[in-house]
Amino acid sequence: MPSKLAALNRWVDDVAKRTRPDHVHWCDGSQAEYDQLVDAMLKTGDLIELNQQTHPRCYLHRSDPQDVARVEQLTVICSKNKDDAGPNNIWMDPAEAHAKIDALFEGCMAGRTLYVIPYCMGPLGSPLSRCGVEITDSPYVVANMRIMTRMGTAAQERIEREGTFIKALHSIGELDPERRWIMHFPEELTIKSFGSGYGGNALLGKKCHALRIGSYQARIEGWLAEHMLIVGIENPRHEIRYVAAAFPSACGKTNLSMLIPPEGYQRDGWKVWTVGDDICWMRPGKDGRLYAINPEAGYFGVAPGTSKKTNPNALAMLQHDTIFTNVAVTADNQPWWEGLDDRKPVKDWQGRDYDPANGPAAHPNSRFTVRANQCPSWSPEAESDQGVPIDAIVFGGRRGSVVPLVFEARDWTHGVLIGASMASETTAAATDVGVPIRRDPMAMKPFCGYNYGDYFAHWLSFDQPGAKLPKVYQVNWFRKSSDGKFLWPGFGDNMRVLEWMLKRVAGDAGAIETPIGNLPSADDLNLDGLHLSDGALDELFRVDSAEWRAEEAAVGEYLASYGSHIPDALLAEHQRVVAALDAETDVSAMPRRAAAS
Ligand code: GTP
Ligand code: SPV
Ligand code: MN
Repeated sequence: MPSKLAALNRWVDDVAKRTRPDHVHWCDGSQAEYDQLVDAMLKTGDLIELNQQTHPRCYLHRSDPQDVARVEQLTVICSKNKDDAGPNNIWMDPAEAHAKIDALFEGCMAGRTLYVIPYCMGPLGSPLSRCGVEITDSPYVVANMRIMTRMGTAAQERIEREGTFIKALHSIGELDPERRWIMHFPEELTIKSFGSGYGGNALLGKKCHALRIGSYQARIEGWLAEHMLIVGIENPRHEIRYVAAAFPSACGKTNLSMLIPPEGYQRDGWKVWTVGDDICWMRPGKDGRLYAINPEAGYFGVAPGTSKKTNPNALAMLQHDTIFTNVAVTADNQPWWEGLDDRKPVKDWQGRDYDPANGPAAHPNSRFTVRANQCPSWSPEAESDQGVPIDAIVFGGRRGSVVPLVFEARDWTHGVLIGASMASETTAAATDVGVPIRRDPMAMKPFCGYNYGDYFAHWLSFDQPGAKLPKVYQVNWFRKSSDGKFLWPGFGDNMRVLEWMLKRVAGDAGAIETPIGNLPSADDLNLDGLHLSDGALDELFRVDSAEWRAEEAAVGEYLASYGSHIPDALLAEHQRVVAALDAETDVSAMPRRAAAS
């Protein structure tokens, strides 16, 4: 049903004129509409039915083998001035970009249906939420958007009330990697994506809107759009404190957001509440605290590694009403991936008979799409219009060496430096990144829609009189021993690290000051019931001054690459850390944590 908003109708008409679909369908977001789409996709083979006894209403989608992850080399920011996109982005002149991609859209929907998807990122009534309309020719995208966002009539009504929306145009085209672009026009609040049907390339409410365009809007409007999970930790006194954590893609956000605390914690009454697993929008409230919403309504999570042991909450939510993408299947047609259990798959992610010689059975970036409230730890606060107050912000990457399990920033400015200094090993979530490890400030390298230098300045600007800002931490679940094994068990045991942070917030725990930040002291981490290998604890907390001087030198070079956009306060903070490290003449003088007895 066309809209009451003339600007929306006009845009849909213009797109239809260019793309020439056989039909135009305005999505209402109903269950009946979803069911019809699923039926149609089962007929075309876009979806494959999984075992309906074990997994009711679960389906499998197999992507084109050349279309299985985000494509950062083809993702561009088209601001008027190149400098506004910054060296962190690939820039294209807006006029040139429009011309290039509009040529691809010409007639591309012939023989297809054009779907109009009005969507709202965030609770429908929240002042923090923002709306958009995605036009797509992919029913798979429509089905995923229905799970991932508040989509349909209610969102359209909000758009008609507000009169504005993000224009998000998508076509799968021919799924030809040579004819593929993911383009963002922040100043025009417009996204154009062609030639991919995959996740972050195609579900335009997610990374394209909620992060790239979102971060641009957030800077202008005084809030933050971040690649962060949001989790509530309830202590035995039933107080819930909320933590937001930024890890790069495939580095543990979904897992941390729904962790199950170790047994001892459960006995004592600790509980975990999942508000969000990937994206966080926050803004200062009247009381000076930062309030956060999860703009999404579902999880598009990494399948491999998800098991009863690592993430029982995820496994429970994936038993019904889930779309799986690029996983393998067992003989009785159940979804399967590496790390799930010891059953043997019979078909791999491409539908071939499983042969280990072809590599993993499930694609390393295979995913599930599921409604957020199917998670047993789902927090009703995810529907709260004002959001949840954040007490701690956590930055973390995959670092096999150098970075200790956890440390705390001295203050906000130091916290911003820690975020800006992040680096991480690259993962299967994006193709062709080309380096084994890269700088990934705030886990936003692929997602910040403007110049990182300006972005760091925006972060610093929250430190104002009256602000009650969260404490900031760095974590590293991925430090390895000399024989290449993870030193820390991770997953549920990460609760031990979160507890220390929240005790620090409450003023109940100690720490040792070092040049890089504050580390937990010997008695501050609860290690009850944990069995670490000999020397693991020492290694997990080892801060080697030579390694850290090299690290900070690399950070200095990186910051310098942003030239005059880098705020002086950040450079001064970096200088302070470098000087403190230089003053440590004796490596052995660096505080080290003694192994717990
Ligand atoms: P995106 O959805 O791409 O943004 O990823 P994410 O940050 O949500 O990562 P996710 O939680 O899906 O984890 C990615 C991979 O890391 C999975 O294979 C997990 O099993 C693994 N992982 C998550 N947490 C831990 C941890 O604490 N320790 C170890 N060793 N691996 C982990
Ligand atoms: C990520 O890559 O960070 C994801 C998956 O969360 S995608 O939707 O492809 O961005
Ligand atoms: Mn992500």
